[in-house]
Amino acid sequence: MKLKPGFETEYKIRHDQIWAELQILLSESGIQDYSIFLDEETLTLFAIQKLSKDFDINLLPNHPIVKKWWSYMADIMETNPDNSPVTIPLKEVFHLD
Ligand code: RM4
Repeated sequence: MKLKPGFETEYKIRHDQIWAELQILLSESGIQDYSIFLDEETLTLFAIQKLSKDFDINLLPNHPIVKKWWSYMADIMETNPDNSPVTIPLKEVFHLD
């Protein structure tokens, strides 16, 4: 994902204050471990998630709480016309269990 310039602090503040309803939804949807890292040079955001076996990738993007969150975040992130964050799937090139 990509942050707009000048919003690094705001991004962190908003996530420190993540809505309880979103937090519950994410964990109940099967996201077991979720971190987001910022490359401060390029303003690229790297999200890493551990997902349960039955995680349904199509569920969250259509959920009203996620849509509300995405529109809340749209002023400080690069987004698609539907306010979803622009994302680029990354290729795993190394993993150690
Ligand atoms: C990110 C982005 C993701 C959301 C997390 C909580 O900025 O909006 O879609 O899952 O926040």
